[in-house]
Amino acid sequence: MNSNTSYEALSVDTLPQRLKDVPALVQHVGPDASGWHVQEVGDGNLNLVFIVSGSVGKVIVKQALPYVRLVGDSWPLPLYRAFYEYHALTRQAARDPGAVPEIYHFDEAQALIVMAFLAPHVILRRKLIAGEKVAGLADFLGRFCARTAFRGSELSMPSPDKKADVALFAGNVEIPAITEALVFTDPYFDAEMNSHTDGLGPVIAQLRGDAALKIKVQKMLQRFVSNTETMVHGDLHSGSIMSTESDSRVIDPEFVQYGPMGFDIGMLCANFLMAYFSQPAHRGADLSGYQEWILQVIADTARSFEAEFRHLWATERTGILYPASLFEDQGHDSAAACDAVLAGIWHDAWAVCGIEMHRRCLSLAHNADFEEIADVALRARLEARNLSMGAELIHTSDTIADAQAVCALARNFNRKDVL
Ligand code: SR1
Ligand code: MG
Repeated sequence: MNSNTSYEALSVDTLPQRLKDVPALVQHVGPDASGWHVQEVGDGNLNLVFIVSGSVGKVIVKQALPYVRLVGDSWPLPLYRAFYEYHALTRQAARDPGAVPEIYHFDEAQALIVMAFLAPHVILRRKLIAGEKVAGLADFLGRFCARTAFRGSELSMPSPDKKADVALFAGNVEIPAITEALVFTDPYFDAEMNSHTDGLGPVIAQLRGDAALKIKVQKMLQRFVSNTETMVHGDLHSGSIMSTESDSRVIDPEFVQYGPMGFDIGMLCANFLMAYFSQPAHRGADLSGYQEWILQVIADTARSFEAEFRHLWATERTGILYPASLFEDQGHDSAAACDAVLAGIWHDAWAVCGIEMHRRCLSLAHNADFEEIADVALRARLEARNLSMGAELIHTSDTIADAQAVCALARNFNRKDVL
């Protein structure tokens, strides 16, 4: 395909003809496009995703649509998000090698990325709903969050490079605007695209009537839009992770932006907590064993994050922040400084965690963990626990001791019937 031709959405029928001369497809799928098999598998909210198979192998072709797929063409969305996703993937690959799928080809005009087909990986959310464990998950995710947070910040990067990157990604305006609205704002008023499970009215009224809570959420939004600490994935939920029983990768960073270092790990923990609270609807006899495994993943992810962050602090602190010239070179241990930076990260993370727990039940784009619960009364009861714990996290984010305390809180709310 000539990348200078104007954008046109691919289809199962047109893809082979249009991509037949792209070297990456010839190499990874096979030279004879007439023998390619194309399947559209996109089940996300925004894009087209194709699996293309041939005599040599398979690739993923992901193409942005000029509108929000979930809503339709009444909500236009710029194609340039593929450009930012591509640049996010290249940076994540450099900062945590092997953590994201290999990119074979990028076509800016067609807003498409050709990347490695991951097999037999499936979306982690599906595994959590099915009650399947993933070995090494917490170590991988904690490391990924720590490496991308640290190596994308001025703790590590030369300041001019980091500032150039902030400027580059600042062009991604409409995508963060989705997060600013759907995550931070819409849950707390009667926004047009909101929806919620019948029966949650009293819990929602309590959240929206809590001015102190809304101040804390807005304070976090203020940090989200104005704090350019590091390049964040921006949408790190269990639908943005693909796993086998022992291997995981992170996908889909089109919500990339520069933001607070605690944003990704906070959103991630929220999605584990929602998986945890939804389990009674998905599991039979083995309920507590699997729920406890999810909490262990949260605690271990936090442990892995801290361990890797401290390691990078000791070995890769080459940026302008907390330089050795002010600490080690003068005989001062910088461990207390590292502790303080980590404490700030966790304060943000737990606030983001609570907010994400709210938005997935109240604004547009709910998650399957709860949405697939057919029994509406049960769904409301489980979502109410989740919403209440979210509020507690937002209120107490600055004083939560550690991830173990969050897990203890989750056990308490899991026993509480708020409705
Ligand atoms: C309109 S987009 C809604 C959600 O889908 C994406 O995957 C993000 O999670 C976003 O918030
Ligand atoms: Mg996505």
